[in-house]
Amino acid sequence: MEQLLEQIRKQAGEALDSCADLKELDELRIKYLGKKGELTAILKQMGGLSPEERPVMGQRANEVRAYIEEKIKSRMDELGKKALEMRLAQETIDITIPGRRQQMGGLHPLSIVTEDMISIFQSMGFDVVDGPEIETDYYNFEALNLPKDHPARDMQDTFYIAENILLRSQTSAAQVRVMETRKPPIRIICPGRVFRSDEVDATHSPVFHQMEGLVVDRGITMCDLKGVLEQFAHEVYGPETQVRFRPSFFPFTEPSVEVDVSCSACGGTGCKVCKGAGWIEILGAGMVHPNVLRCCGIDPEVYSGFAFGIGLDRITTTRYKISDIRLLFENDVRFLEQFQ
Ligand code: 2NL
Repeated sequence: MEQLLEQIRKQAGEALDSCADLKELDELRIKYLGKKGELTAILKQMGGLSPEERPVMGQRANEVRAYIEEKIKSRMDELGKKALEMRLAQETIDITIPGRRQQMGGLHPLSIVTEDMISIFQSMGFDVVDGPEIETDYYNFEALNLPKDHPARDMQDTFYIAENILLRSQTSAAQVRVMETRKPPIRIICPGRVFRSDEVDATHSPVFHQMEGLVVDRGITMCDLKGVLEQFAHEVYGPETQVRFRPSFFPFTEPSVEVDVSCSACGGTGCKVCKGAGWIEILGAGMVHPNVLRCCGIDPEVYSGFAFGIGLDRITTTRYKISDIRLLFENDVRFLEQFQ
């Protein structure tokens, strides 16, 4: 038996020395130390030995077991280290390889213009407000001094969803809601999408963008309107730009004006951009009609205000010399890329 134990020790030692990986090592552990392993088989035969031999052989067998266990442990460390080294060698990163370029998105030209304008008005103390695109007849027309039979309220131009529900044709409705709920002083702008049943062409779209503004307080006059809109025009088109106010008409303002700036392409002498006029119209405005204030629960004897509406699509197409409004809505990446 002693010889047998010595043989197992020797064989196991050699096998462990030459084993190449952790899997093989585990197989050897089972082969020698496992429940059905060689050493276990010998220990089972201990019963057949004489009482004198038994403790001697038992001790011998334990020594062999300890030897094999120790050897497995040290081989495990070695092979583990080797495996790690191999993995590290394979996983090295070549830091000289150029990185992959990431496609960067950019803002839509309409968003650039809208954000610029928002920050101009914010610097003059205006708050930005928002409202629903689906509106009631009351907020879109009635409260703005456009009663049901008013000629400016052409059914054919407005998208009706139901009898009194429509897609807003101007962002005024959102401002009416603010007048109803907030006390003056009110100083707000409202940028957003608006809808009109227009035939599509280079200058018309059934969806377009508008920014309206509203100021209501004690003692607001036409001078405030002129000051704010002149300041706005100079910030957008440069301080040397001339601004002119022409009388006009809107049902919700009285008096009403339209505002032109001198053509930046020709400096006012007349060219293709301004169609020979030397002036370009940028917005409509006026003093809020007393009926509108009254409708919102604001006393027109105490308060007055001015309001304005700017078409954002046209400001965008003129600023970037975009020849067709449809380009703003098609989202062709080749077009959009040019504004990054
Ligand atoms: C234009 C003209 C305008 C307004 C919009 C307005 C809003 C309220 C009360 C009174 Cl809540 N008026 N908005 C006033 C004058 C003109 O827009 O040509 N827009 C593109």
